[in-house]
Amino acid sequence: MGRKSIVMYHLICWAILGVGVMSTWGEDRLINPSYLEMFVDDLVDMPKLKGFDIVNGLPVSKTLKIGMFHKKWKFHRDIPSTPVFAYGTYKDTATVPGPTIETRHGIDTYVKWQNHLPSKHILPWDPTIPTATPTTKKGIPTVVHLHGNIGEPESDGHADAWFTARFQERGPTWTKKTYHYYNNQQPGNLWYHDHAMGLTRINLLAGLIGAYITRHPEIEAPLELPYGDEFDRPLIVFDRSFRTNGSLFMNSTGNNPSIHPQWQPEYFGDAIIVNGKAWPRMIVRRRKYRFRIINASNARFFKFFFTNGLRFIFVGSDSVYIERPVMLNEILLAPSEIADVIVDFSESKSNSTILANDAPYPYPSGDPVNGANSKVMKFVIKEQTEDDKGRVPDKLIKYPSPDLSSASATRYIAMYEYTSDIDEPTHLYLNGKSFEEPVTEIPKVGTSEVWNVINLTEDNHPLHIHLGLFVVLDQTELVNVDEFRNCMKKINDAIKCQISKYARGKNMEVLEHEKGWKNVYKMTPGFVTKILVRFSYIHSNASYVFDATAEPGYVYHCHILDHEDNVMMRPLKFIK
Ligand SMILES: *[C@@H]1O[C@H](CO)[C@@H](O)[C@H](O)[C@H]1NC(C)=O
Ligand SMILES: *[C@@H]1O[C@H](CO)[C@@H](O)[C@H](O)[C@H]1NC(C)=O
Ligand SMILES: *[C@@H]1O[C@H](CO)[C@@H](O)[C@H](O)[C@H]1NC(C)=O
Ligand SMILES: *[C@@H]1O[C@H](CO)[C@@H](O)[C@H](O)[C@H]1NC(C)=O
Ligand SMILES: *[C@@H]1O[C@H](CO)[C@@H](O)[C@H](O)[C@H]1NC(C)=O
Ligand SMILES: CC(=O)N[C@H]1CO[C@H](CO)[C@@H](O)[C@@H]1O
Ligand SMILES: [Cu+2]
Repeated sequence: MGRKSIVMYHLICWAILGVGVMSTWGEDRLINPSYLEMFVDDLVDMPKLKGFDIVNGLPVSKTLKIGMFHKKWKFHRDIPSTPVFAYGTYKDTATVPGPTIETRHGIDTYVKWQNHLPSKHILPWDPTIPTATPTTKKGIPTVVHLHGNIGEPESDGHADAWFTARFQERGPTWTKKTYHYYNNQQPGNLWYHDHAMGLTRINLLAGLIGAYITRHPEIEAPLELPYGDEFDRPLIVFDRSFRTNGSLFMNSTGNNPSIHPQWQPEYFGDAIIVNGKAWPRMIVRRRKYRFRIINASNARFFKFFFTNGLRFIFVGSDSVYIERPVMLNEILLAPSEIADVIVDFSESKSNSTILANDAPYPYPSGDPVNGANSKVMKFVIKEQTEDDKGRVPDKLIKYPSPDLSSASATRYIAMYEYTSDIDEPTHLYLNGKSFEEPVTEIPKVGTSEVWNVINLTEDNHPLHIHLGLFVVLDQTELVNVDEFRNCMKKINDAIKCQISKYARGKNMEVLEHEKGWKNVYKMTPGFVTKILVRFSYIHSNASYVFDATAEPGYVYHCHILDHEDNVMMRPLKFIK
């Protein structure tokens, strides 16, 4: 029997005999997603946690306690419950993704992140890549990063600031138990997720992710965008594969097993999960909705579109509003990029539509999508048109444009991939350096810098810089790439290798909706992407309200988690 027919046979047995029998002899079989019925589970709204209290009508700061728990989660009507790691206030209420944290601009939120995880991980990991490893006691290292946050280093979730259950063991840069989030940046969308050294890909895969929204009512209310729990919703999208017993499947054999027994360069799952359900459905009213779509995949890019031609009105990217709404037929989202969009279902000519995906994987040169991973979720649209108070203004929020003349430094960041004798990737580095090598990026707080990111690999790598926000200025193709790459491989110095002689190929335009401030951007293979990074607020000229020069500093990295873990990540520190 081929794999397909075995799975089919198992699914039939499963239906007849129940799951108990399945798990005794089907454990290493994967669920073939094409046998799962789509759109049978309703879209879930994750629980909301307010990061502020209201006292005498005014918001005041608040401390939240959020744990990480080992529990079971139901991803689909016909997938047995899946062991996961979930964030939540209590084990019973913990969810995958975790609760959505709602905060107010200017009101501090404190979070006591608590690790209640068991001693053994539910997914395979690889001790041969630099990995947080408890020495004395058992336990799973975790540390929470709030992606898009402009905040202090002590609360940034530095990869070596990990801790195990009950803080029994702490990583070398661990500093405090309760994280402080200032929330005094521009309003927008953030997300929190694990960031432990060498374990990020599996800790996220296990479920440690959640949305975080910072609202600024005085600035946002006049925009009159759809609002309220019903019409303004985060959609956290990721891909996962399952065994027939319901457990998450991640290959435990690496692509170069003699070098790295488990590590693989990219994780792709067969089932597309939105807010913790595989291909959910949502009944919507014939009116406008706001969706904050977060791509929380390890490595999958999504190119979203609606099968009935409905369009997206793009209003924000990552953690920042754009200046004017942009109408789009499709959106390409890299891992960890966020698309904040309005969808007007009153424009629909049909009663339902499917949010679909047609990005090849790996992006852009990999396999085309198939039946299962080409669909994301279904919207069933009610017939009656409604009086819709939400509108989309012509202008959203304007932040200062990047001022090139203000740049105080220029850096070259080269992305390298290394391969084994069998031509399989073994690891990836930024600037040819491991994470442990001394810090080389030490900007001055309050300045802006030009970073030229040179992609010398075959993949598109979403670059994410902690603390800073950046604008993409220019994307220029390299000519005579092989000559330039050979030089770089020898001396690893973009200036000595005369980058200006090679960076003069075709220019790729930055898309209208990606021209604003961002915290992740897709670095096209074979191109030099020039960005202006700002290490200060964008909504005001005030200095940071915290000391960005404190230890342990920050990091910048590729947001394909499998790359970040091995080790496309470098330290980032600041001086006054
Ligand atoms: C499912 O099968 C895997 C692989 O055999 C096994 O490690 C795991 O414990 C099983 N999980 C459950 C929930 O039965
Ligand atoms: C796991 O990875 C190994 C090595 O790349 C590969 O040979 C094998 O087919 C993979 N297994 C599955 C189930 O994908
Ligand atoms: C989601 O993010 C992952 C990793 O950051 C990326 O590889 C993937 O392409 C993204 N997918 C979408 C749909 O944006
Ligand atoms: C929508 O559904 C209703 C009843 O379910 C049906 O009468 C109508 O023709 C449908 N409209 C379209 C455009 O499919
Ligand atoms: C910040 O300073 C610049 C230059 O002095 C000025 O043009 C800009 O308006 C200021 N921005 C804000 C938000 O005050
Ligand atoms: C400079 C460089 O090495 N660019 C490579 C980037 O990736 C593409 C493949 O997508 C290669 O063709 C380029 O050589
Ligand atoms: Cu990468």
